[in-house]
Amino acid sequence: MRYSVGMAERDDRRGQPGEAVKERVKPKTKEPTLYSVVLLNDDYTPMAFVVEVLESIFQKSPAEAYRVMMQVHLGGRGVAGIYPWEIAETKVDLLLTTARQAGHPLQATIENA
Ligand code: TYC
Repeated sequence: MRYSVGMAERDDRRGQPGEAVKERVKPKTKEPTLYSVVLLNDDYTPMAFVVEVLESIFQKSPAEAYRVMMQVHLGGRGVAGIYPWEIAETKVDLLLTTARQAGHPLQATIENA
């Protein structure tokens, strides 16, 4: 008597004698190096503009944007966000372009996180 069988009989290519089994030693993906986008204080950029860009470019909540802005205002610098290099660079480009278009001297740097 022969019973019908599924995939196992038709497609069992595993475990043939002499077949090498490659085990992954290292994980295939690695975490990207992260960088901080740091906002710098100045005497001219309006507080409301800094809060706006923290919300629109760095996805901060209104409360968090206000907190970071005040940290920069009082302490001279503050972290707007932490990203892989290309994202940090793109956000700084957009930040500086937006600030210059609005006539503000706002500055930012990228540092190792
Ligand atoms: N110091 C500015 C003012 O008094 C406000 C300000 C905050 C400017 C943060 C830049 O990154 C900055 N209007």
